[in-house]
Amino acid sequence: MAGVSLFRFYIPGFLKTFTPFATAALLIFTAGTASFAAEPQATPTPEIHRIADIFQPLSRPAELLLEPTHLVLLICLGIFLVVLAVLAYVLIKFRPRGPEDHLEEPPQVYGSYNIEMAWTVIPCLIVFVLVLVSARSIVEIQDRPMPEDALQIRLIGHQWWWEIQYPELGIITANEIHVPVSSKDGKPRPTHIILESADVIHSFWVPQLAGKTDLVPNRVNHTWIEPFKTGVFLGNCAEYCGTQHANMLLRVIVQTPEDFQKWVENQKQLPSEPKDVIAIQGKKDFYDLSCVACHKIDSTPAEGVFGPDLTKFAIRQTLGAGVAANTPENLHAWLFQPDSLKPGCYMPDMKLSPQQLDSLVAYLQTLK
Ligand code: HEC
Ligand SMILES: [Cu+2]
Repeated sequence: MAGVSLFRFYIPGFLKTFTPFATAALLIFTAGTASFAAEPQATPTPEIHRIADIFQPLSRPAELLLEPTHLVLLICLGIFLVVLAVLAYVLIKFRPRGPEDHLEEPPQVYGSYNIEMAWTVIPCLIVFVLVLVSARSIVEIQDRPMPEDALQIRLIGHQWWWEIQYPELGIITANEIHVPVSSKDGKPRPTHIILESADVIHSFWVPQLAGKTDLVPNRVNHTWIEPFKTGVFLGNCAEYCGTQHANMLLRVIVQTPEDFQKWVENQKQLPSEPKDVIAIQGKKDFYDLSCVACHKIDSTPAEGVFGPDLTKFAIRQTLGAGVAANTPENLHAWLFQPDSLKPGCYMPDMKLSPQQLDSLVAYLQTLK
């Protein structure tokens, strides 16, 4: 694609002046999507990259998108300024200068070959440039070969939470993706993400890691991430998918390879048996009430797949796909009335008694 590389060189010159405007505009724009309902306290975590900012990419596919984004914004800014300038010129030059101006009919002009050519040819050229530049980025991202040993994740969208499977590791979890950090000069550690949906169209978007990719029913989509920094990256569903779409939040927890390995080892172990009386009662309640119909806990009769896998629930930072921090109080509120935290969600109000609530909260907290 020789034509495209032509446009590489003239981007950086403008960037310095333009980035602050664009960042400001985008901060306002993304403020809503980046705000999470609550701070996690359950597990101490490294830095949370709080602002989901596409102008500060921290992973390769997101980085590859930055340059065309700047180019598009720059061209739009240019068009905006030209239109504004012409408008201002006309408004001032032809402003009414007295009452007699209203009586006189201005000269009537029928067509102009030059002007019509200009407004046809110039936009065509602009579109042509943008097509080439976007095509290059799309090819660069989509055709990037994944190394043999790349970590693989199957991400399945549900109304309104994320199912996360690590097929090669035999791990199933929800709403919080753990991946190892990659290094720019050392060994790259990309994560290949296979995207599917259990119901309607959702969209995977963690702005600092990668562009959006949809999760479409009966279709398998692919994307990848390769973060260069550890920490928690915030993302969300980016395709309207029903009432609780706005609370279908996602966290990508990027860890050092050692910490990631520790997490994997822990996920593979079964949760320890509850020891105190209330938690033991909670385990019993979990089976007696119909929680088992919708939730899975490894090596127990709980085999439900309609809701999130709870095998290692207590390790998660948030509950209800990021709607609240995973604290005993919030868990209590969630079990008492899921609707109070996430109106319209598909976890039913089980009409639990205060004793059942206490015992279930105690039991669920042992799942780590
Ligand atoms: C009809 C199916 C269904 C039943 C029955 C059910 N749940 Fe759920 N549960 C769900 C769904 C669906 C979600 C995900 C809701 C969301 O985030 O939108 C969920 C979420 C949860 C979560 C939060 C998980 C997370 O990681 O965010 C917990 C904890 C939970 N349920 C516990 C229970 C307990 C305890 C019971 C029994 C008293 C129970 N559930 C009964 C469907 C069910
Ligand atoms: Cu969604």
